[in-house]
Amino acid sequence: MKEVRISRAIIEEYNKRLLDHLENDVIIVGAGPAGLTAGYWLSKAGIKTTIIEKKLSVGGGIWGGAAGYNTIVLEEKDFMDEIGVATIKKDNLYVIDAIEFATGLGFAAKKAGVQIFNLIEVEDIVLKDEIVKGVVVNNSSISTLGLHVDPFCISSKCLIDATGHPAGIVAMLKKGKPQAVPEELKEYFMDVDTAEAGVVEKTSEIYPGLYVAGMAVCDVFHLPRMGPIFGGMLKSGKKVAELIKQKLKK
Ligand code: 48H
Repeated sequence: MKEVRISRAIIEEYNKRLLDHLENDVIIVGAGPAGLTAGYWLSKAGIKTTIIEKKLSVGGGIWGGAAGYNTIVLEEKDFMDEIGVATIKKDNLYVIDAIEFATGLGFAAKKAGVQIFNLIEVEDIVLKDEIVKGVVVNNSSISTLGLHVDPFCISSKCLIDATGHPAGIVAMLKKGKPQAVPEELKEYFMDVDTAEAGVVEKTSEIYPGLYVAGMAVCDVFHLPRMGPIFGGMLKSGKKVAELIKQKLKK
């Protein structure tokens, strides 16, 4: 029956991808601008990378632009040129259609080789010998409904918290190990000038095996927020990819 052949094709292919990605070099939690950019550069370097996204769509906070005006601003356009997303120059800034940005970045990351699993929520981390070694995941609808259903696990050599505000994966570590992240996870007031540079500077491995990128960095290091300018997110994603490339080389 054709109906069953269609179902079999989907189930077999999905299971194959899932089994192929139970063990990873890198897991990125969150398919926002930082996570997708990190996934793009890591995959381009041939590093086996999986992104876990709890929502249906990738793009995180890109889609709505500023207050629903679906337009994003950057100060540099080199990465947009790299992935083929159009920019308009305005007042020394580059303006980008949020829909083209979200879909273009998602497509570029996918084409670079990253595996993305949407509708899966990370609910905990795997910690062994004081090193973060993977994530505990569940189907998002199970998590949302709060059903009593056990999760499964996916392993990583490096895990990136790219969950945006309020740094969901770091919060999981902090719950069991309050001394690992002694301060409250909280971003600071808006200040574009310091925020964009700060988020890139502080993108780092904050615990063995666990990196922070994107807006999550602001929560961990109390950095100011920057509103709908996304250069810091893209540079943070690229920086975390560079740090991990160096670490995996060793
Ligand atoms: C699976 C999860 C989980 C989980 C969350 O919010 P994002 O777009 O994050 P960034 O850091 O790439 O970009 C931040 C940017 O969008 C932004 O908000 C800016 C620049 N704000 C400035 C300001 O001043 O406000 O994406 C995070 C993604 C989302 O898609 C979530 O659904 C996903 O992570 N996510 N996925 N398991 N536990 N938690």
